[in-house]
Amino acid sequence: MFKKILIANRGEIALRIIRTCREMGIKTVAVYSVADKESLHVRFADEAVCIGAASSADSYLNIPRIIAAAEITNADAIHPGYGFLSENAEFSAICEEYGIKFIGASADAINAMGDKATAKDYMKKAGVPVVPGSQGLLSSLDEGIKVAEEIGYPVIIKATAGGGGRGMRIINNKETFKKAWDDARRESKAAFGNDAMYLEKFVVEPRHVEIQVFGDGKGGACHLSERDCTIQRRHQKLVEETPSPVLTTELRDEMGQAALAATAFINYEGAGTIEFLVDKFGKFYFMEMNTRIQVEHPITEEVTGFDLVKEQIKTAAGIPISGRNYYPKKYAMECRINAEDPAKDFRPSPGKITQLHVPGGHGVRVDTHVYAGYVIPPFYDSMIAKLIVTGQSREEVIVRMKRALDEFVIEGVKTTIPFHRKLMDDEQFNKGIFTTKFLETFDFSDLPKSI
Ligand code: MV4
Repeated sequence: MFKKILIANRGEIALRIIRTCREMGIKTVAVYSVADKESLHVRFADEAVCIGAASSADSYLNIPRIIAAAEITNADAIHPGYGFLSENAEFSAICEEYGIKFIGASADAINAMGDKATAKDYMKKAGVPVVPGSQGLLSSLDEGIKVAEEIGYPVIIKATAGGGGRGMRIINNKETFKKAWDDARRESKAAFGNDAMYLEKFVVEPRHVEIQVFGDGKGGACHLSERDCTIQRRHQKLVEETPSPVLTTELRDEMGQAALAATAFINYEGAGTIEFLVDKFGKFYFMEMNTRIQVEHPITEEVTGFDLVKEQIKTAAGIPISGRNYYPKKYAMECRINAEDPAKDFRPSPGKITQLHVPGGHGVRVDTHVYAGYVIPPFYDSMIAKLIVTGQSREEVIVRMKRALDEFVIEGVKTTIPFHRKLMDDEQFNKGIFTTKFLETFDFSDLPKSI
């Protein structure tokens, strides 16, 4: 087992990883930017190294400095968390070169899944259902129009270098094809330095359901069932739950088997997530694979009993999770608490937390790095806490979530708490019937005042 792990991240996920390391008897090294000097991950780690200025590029994305920090502290592994360098193939490869175990995917897996057309091609070969569309990349505008005529509008064009909603355009007819094509390519070129596109039939009003997988790197894999992440705004997830209100036992098994085939086919090692679109007929299609631990992993932990970070570390050390699959016996839901003003288009609201009361009690877990007096820096993402609630039924979880949200006091900055409180009272949400378009028609203007 590793003796010392460097955590190349910040915020709640850095703390989350430190906690598991503590329980496993593994020493930890925090790295931090100048802006994070007063952060809890710095205080809770056994050692801490300042790696640069506030901007991510100078600190949490600075590969040479992170490797240097690992070398001087003699860390034998690096956990990248999510975001930052977690899906950076070059970083994974450099860790390998320096004899530091990267607790994440191999450079090959990151490259294969990071190029979305390549990922789709692998999935097709693995027998995983994919959305009908172009065979690989489109070579020209004319080919795009031709494929669209064949499969029928609406279609969606996607940047192969994109993902998470970036570099995509929905096209409803031939007349608007050229403009969408030009816009999407220009946008992708600017964002990724790559404007290669592929095309798919547009699946109307789907749900986003993802399967948690673990691979042993030798073709062995197991899954830990699904998370439903349909409640999103501009591709930012706000609420996740498991089990999904729309999966039957049969569909869960089918999607689980597809996810396993995907994981095994690429000899994937470690924790991964296979994202699917589920349409209103209960048909599912591969969307993307995430080669990292995800923000929403705690809901899977709560319903399966696994510590997923512990399983990641064990897998990286050559002790893979047992071969069987796990099905939820309970219900869990996560609300992302962001320092953003939901009444003002979710505008970031950094600053000092003047008062803080964190909810607790039966079935309530809060993963956070904030404390009263903490100053949220403006340089990083605005998620400041994850409120995770567990119960015996979806109804019980929603009641408990409302109770926990009512208890939560964060003063000094605006947060997404009022939005979550309104959502928990929404009729459609309570019925479990909604699609990825749900928040497009949600009224964010009259949010409940805290009690
Ligand atoms: C789609 C789609 C409909 N049809 N692909 C959004 C993020 C990226 N992973 C792919 N996305 C989508 N791909 C086809 N063929 C709809 C979306 C989509 C979406 C997916 C999941 C959650 C929210 C979404 C919001 C808008 C569009």
